[in-house]
Amino acid sequence: MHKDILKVVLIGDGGVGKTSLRNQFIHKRFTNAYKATIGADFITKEVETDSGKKVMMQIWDTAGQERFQSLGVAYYRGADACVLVYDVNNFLSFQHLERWLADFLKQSSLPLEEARNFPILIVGNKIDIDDRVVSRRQARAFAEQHSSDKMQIPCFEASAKDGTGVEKAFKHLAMMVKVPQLELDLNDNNNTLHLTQNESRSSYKYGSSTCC
Ligand code: G3D
Ligand code: MG
Repeated sequence: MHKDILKVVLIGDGGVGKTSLRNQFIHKRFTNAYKATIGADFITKEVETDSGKKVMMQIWDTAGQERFQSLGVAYYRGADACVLVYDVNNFLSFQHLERWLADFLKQSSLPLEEARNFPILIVGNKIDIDDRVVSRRQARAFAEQHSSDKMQIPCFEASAKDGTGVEKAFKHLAMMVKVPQLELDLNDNNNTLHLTQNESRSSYKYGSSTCC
């Protein structure tokens, strides 16, 4: 079975809910008891969009490196899509999106034209908490400012706690990616993988598929 593999990186301040969003999306579960993993890791999940397009999403999560304000080249390398996450109850986390986006574009070394077309999605998390300080309008203005004529940045709001908006955001991202970068034969029972930060995606890609 041929599927597209999409490397998705979650980016944003520590504490905004990146790990929780991924857990909610993958496991439909919210828990406060996370164990820190060593290095970055990814989990792969098949996503079917409303139009029937199937995409294997390899969703990367940090292990807390965001406190150093940069996630490093290994995390960003080969990303096909990027999710910028902020907490709607924390204005600073929203302001920092500017810096996270700049860091991503710098570290991923995308050629200018690719950077302009790169699929980016913004998620304002924790809408279950009644203490909002970032409005939808502010988020849309930021997205508009960083959109290009070829790639509009969509804004979503979500709660990783109760699940609101989570699947919708990831499904939308799957739809945004137009060109499959890779086709792989994957066994159905082998679709959950973990990598440490030091292992590059390319070694996984070529090592386990066409190889060279
Ligand atoms: P991070 O991976 O971006 O650093 P985490 O963020 O997913 O670790 O979440 C940080 C804290 O916010 C966690 O609480 C987590 O339970 C909480 N959280 C994440 N998403 C939501 C949400 O949508 N709603 C609410 N109410 N809380 C959320 P602790 O207490 O473990 O620090
Ligand atoms: Mg985390």
